[in-house]
Amino acid sequence: MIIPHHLKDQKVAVLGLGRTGRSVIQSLMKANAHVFAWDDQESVRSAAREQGLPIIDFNAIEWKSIDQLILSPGIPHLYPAPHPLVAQAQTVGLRPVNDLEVLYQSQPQAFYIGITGTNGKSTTTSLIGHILKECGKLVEVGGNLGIPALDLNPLNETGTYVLEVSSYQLETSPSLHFNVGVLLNITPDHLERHGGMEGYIEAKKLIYKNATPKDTLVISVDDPHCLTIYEALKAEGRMKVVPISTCKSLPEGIYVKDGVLYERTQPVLDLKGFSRLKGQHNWQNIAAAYGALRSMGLEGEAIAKGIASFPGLTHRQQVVAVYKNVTFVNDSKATNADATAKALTCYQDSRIYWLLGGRPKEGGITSLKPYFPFIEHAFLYGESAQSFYLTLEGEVPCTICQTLEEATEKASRLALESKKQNAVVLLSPACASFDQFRDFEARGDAFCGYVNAIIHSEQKKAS
Ligand code: UMA
Repeated sequence: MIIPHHLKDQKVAVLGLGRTGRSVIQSLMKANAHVFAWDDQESVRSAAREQGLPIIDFNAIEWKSIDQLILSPGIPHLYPAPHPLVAQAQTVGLRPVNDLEVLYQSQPQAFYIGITGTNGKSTTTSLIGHILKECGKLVEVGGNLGIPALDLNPLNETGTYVLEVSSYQLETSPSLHFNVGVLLNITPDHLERHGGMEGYIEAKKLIYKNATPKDTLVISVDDPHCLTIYEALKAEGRMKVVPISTCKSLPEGIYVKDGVLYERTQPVLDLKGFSRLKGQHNWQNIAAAYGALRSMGLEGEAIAKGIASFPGLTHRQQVVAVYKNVTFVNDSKATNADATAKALTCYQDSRIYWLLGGRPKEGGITSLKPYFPFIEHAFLYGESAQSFYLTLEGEVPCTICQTLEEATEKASRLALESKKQNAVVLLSPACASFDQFRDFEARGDAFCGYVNAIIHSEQKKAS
């Protein structure tokens, strides 16, 4: 845990008591700061009160007496409108900051790598962290991927923080300085929180807000927004900029062509064998990690070894088990059709027994029609079952199930009994989980449990 001693005796207001807020409060209490906590949800407040957290009604707080306001990333401070309490605090000149800012102020001696982008952040962050650890470096990995910044351990000047940073977090961490920044891609997301696309792009650009000529930005040049940023930075010459691409050859920087990674036009690594990082989107993540680590002086060979031993992320195309002719894949993180498209692309040479459903997103799964020919059988469950059935009807054999458990059971039996090679039972729901599960993690964990139970019972039958 980070103990922010610089906040000792300061009056600190913490707004939002989710993962971030709770972690911040623990750290602040250890630092002997005066903590005032609030959450808009009464149920959250009463649970916090029971746990002894210092809940104070922020509607009656004297903002002038507060030294710092620490804001959870999910709470707006600008768009669509500032949270009313944040607006009040801002009238007395309090500028909300987040836990990454507190981490940086507390541990400025360490080296910082920050990874942002619309997609691929968590994989790239974990991959960079994994490779550095494999190379024997002192590393702490966290941020938006689910480990709040102040839950990490303190590091000395030889240590590195590898942080996944969301657009929300970039906006409220004014002094955070990344020695190496990574900008993976920009496509529309969270627009309501940034006042539109321009605002979202501006937020992403904050990844290099404090960069100096010694620092490096690794940036994709494959989407028009990132390309514009790259060209402007290149002309400006304010830091080192390493372009990456998975669709075109680059005279400098790093690119992937036919599954081979090139560094300054030299082929250095065949990516096709990395089964836990399949698909073009993962090649972008690898190229970004490679660029970031090369900029720190790591050898290509050491990076390649680290990529080979990367275990992958849970709930993201995670291979749960291989039994007889069937591979079981947990892609519960795929909460929309775009994310599911990536999994279906990766397995299009297999026979896919597809488990999908939950609370549907706008547009449903119509954008996935080009993948329907690759589906052996679809198993539908959850709130979306009927509407998805109508989209798939006539093109893909479908079974409607009541629960994910029933869907897993039926898909597994069919795949195993078919004895067809390359069968994949793929949970890639293209939906939010909230109709049947607490979150996508609970859904993925449940799936893994069902798969293990099925395999166990098959093994028992066979013995
Ligand atoms: N709350 C209020 N008032 C509001 C809004 C929220 O009081 O107007 C309270 C809620 O009642 C709740 C708390 O704030 O108790 C939740 O705060 P939060 O939404 O910031 O969530 P945390 O649990 O603190 O999780 C945050 C990130 N969440 C968001 O950015 C929405 C997590 O990223 C992150 O893992 C975690 O901090 C640790 O750093 C999640 C996410 O969805 C995975 N991120 C977005 C994304 O990846 O697209 C940006």
